[in-house]
Amino acid sequence: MAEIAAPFRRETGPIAADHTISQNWDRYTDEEHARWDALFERQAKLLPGRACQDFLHAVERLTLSDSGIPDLERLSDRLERMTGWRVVAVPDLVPDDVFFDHLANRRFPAGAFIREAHEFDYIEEPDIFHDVFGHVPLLANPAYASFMEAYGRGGARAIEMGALPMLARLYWYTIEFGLIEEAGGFRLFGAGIMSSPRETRFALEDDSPNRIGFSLERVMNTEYRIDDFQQIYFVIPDFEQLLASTAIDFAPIYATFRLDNAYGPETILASDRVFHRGSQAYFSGT
Ligand code: HBI
Ligand code: FE
Repeated sequence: MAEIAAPFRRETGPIAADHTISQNWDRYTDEEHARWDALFERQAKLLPGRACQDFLHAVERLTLSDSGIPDLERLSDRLERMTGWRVVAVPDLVPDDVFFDHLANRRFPAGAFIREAHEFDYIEEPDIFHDVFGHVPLLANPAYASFMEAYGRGGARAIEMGALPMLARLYWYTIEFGLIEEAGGFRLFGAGIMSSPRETRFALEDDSPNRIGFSLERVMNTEYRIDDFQQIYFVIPDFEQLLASTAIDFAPIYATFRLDNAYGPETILASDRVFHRGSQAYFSGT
């Protein structure tokens, strides 16, 4: 395919049929590497005592901070020895079916570009800091690694059944914004939280959001917001049980599909295991 540069954040070189590109690690500027280091340092200060143990250990084991932006080939060689996962570079969001196919084959697609200085605190598209710092560490955990593969395998079927929004909610409330119970209390594991310094504090410490025990069906029927902090966070007991939840057939849940009348993110149900009933004060602007 011809070289397409214009709509992308960074010059990509040729784009393969599976939407992967060469990372072109040599072409990051010193300033871009320094931006990674600054983002890394900021989160490294906040995450001990907040991120789950497996995440913190994996950041060390994968050496995500030795030379600025990680070289995805070298990072993949380390990760592949642990769980068989590799990280591949993509220019931007890839189509759903392509995304699922990568995950089903234990390849995590990571945006190759890094956010600009003025986007330091908030960026909508997945850049390399979100994708690699946020998502990659837990792929070193065998149960989490298998959950991510199972999610990818489930994708094609969800598309066929017109139930993609339900499957996407599962991703959102676990992989992106999930909390986990540890001996010392609740900890973070969602990548969307790990790469956001403000949400790092908000998700665990703010009085506003609800914190509810994870249930597959509940999550699949709950709307989410993409433009602000979450109004509800779901707490899993451990990664083995998250993986076990994917062993059941999703089709009966898809049959209860409620796209227009799913639960709002502020809703608490009588059947919920409520850990924290949020004030929602942040969201009502009071
Ligand atoms: N592409 N690069 C990239 N990263 C994502 O997280 C992503 C994607 N394409 C589709 C997608 N996510 C979601 O629509 C699915 O999880 C449903
Ligand atoms: Fe993400």
